[in-house]
Amino acid sequence: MSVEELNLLIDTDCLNPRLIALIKDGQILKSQAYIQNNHLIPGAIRRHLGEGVTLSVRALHETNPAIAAFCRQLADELGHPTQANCYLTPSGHQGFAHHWDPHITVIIQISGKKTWDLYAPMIPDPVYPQLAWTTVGFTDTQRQYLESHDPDYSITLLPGDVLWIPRGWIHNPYAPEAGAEPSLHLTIGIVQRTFHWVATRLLEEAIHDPRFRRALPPCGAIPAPEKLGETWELLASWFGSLDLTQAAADLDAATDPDLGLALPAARSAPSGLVTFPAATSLGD
Ligand SMILES: O=C(O)CCC(=O)C(=O)O
Repeated sequence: MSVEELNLLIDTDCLNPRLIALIKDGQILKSQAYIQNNHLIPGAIRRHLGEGVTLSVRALHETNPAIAAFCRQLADELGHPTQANCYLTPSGHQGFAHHWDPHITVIIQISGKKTWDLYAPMIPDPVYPQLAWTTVGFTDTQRQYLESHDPDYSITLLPGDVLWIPRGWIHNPYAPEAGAEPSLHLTIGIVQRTFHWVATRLLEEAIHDPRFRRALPPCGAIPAPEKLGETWELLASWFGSLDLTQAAADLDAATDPDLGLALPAARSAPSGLVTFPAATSLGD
């Protein structure tokens, strides 16, 4: 993906409108600003870029053959699903402001410059359900902290530079130097599965056991402490009776959070966090 390639797609209105986002100063533009009747409004993206808006092109691991091959190879080597987006930001402007991602991001600067102010995580190792910033943003206290503290790191990337941002690190990226060439970078997302992911999926299966569907006594929304103890005993008994080999195979075949991601090829021999300990019994 080069600036020339992207410029051609922009100027011929050949970008898929469902796979782009336009962002300025931390706000995502409403799609009506560039889509009409499900089609791009001719010339709209170029006009918005002229006003300092950042263009993000999503899911390049599904639409760009070279990036798709790269993401698949990376997924195979790391054992984690991957995805790719790119961001074109006019110089002197900013797309997304402070935020964090619930996956590792690897930033590859293609052209121009981008400065990344980085802050240590407020939630260590966050997972997808905690991605509250997209809906409610940071709390006032968190925002005040970010606005009144220097970043832990401030790094300016030049073409060819690569920055690895661990899951949860807060980043505030901007293209410095008004008047210079626009910044283009590729972001590879590396989606790690977690013990929470395994636990959540296992517990979803408990719905098939009628014991979990019994009603609690009508004594208020919060079960009495002894009911929590009973829940714990039920969980332990249910875990103990699970066919762990089958559960591991089902987990390995689970696709829901991976939809649209480049998956590691060796799904039948998962590595790292994906592995479920088939030989371990969790209860008698
Ligand atoms: O440059 C931007 O506007 C946002 C980039 C970003 O957050 C990312 O690449 O993960």
